[in-house]
Amino acid sequence: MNPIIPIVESPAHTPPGHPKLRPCADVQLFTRNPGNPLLTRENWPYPINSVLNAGAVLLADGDTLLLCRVEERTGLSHLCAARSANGVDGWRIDPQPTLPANPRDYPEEIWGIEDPRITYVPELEQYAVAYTSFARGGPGVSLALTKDFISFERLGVIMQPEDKDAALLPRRIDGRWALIHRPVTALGAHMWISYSPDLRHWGSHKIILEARRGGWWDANKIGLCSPPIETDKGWLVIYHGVRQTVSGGIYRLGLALFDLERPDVCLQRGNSWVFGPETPYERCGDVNDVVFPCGQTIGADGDTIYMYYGAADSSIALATGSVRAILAWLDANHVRLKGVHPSA
Ligand code: BMA
Repeated sequence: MNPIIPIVESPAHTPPGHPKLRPCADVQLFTRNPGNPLLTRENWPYPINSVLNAGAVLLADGDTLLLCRVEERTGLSHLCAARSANGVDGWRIDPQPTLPANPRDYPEEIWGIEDPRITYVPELEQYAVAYTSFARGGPGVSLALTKDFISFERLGVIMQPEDKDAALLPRRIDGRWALIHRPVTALGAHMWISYSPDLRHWGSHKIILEARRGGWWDANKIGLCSPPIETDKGWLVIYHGVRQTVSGGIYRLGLALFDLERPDVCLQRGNSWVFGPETPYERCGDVNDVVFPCGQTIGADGDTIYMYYGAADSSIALATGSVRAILAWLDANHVRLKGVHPSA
């Protein structure tokens, strides 16, 4: 489900136990689970290369479901569901691919499907899965609907290549569905929003968050991580930034907040990253120095965030945090964005 999380205000927007932060303070907002990595290829019921970048959702029966990207030993990916009663261990993994690529009917999937983001949509009483479909034209965004993660209704490509890192908002905004995504255009690799009356036809495209430039940690390429979290302060967005170095990219995570009824309006953006590759399983793998969340769940307290992330493109790990503390940090450490925030 996608609960609205009420934020209890303290005078300085600072939760108890958290000292007032100075700008760009290096604060630990996320705690890694001691059982990390939670899922590796050794756990899989059939031979695979790696398991990574999972969409996440809390099911009605209380189980956590991860829809994992599984890279086969061909190099191509499919999606496979893993369920757990506590979201940490005891994973029950589907014995075969849950959503395999179907290149015969959907040629945009000829090189596999990747990186699902799941949104529960109350109006449809279904989950919407936005995923990357990969073919000769490059990666594009495809959408599928499901009630049970057993059968899926494919809507096909909704954003043509080159585009990825997409998630649907759980409700209509002014009568239209809204999708955040990351096309690569002549302008660069920035985050956009697009709107649709029917989930199939999309328009009113607009940049909502730009990759910075120069030496910034999020210079040149950013993208949405997991679906935005609806709080009473706004849509809380965790995004990844890619720092290019001579030894490859470093994928780190940053924070931004968008207006609830105008999700194209960025209210706050953090300057420093809040989570990055540090442990051996994040620093070393098929692709070194990658943390890549595609999903989160919110605990019964309405505050604890369980962030599931791909680690070094090789395994799935978990870090937990407090939505209230994350919002407080952002409030104390943000910039306003000229040219993106209309009132800035
Ligand atoms: C991105 C996506 C992710 C991957 C990341 C690091 O472009 O392809 O699936 O985890 O690169 O390799």
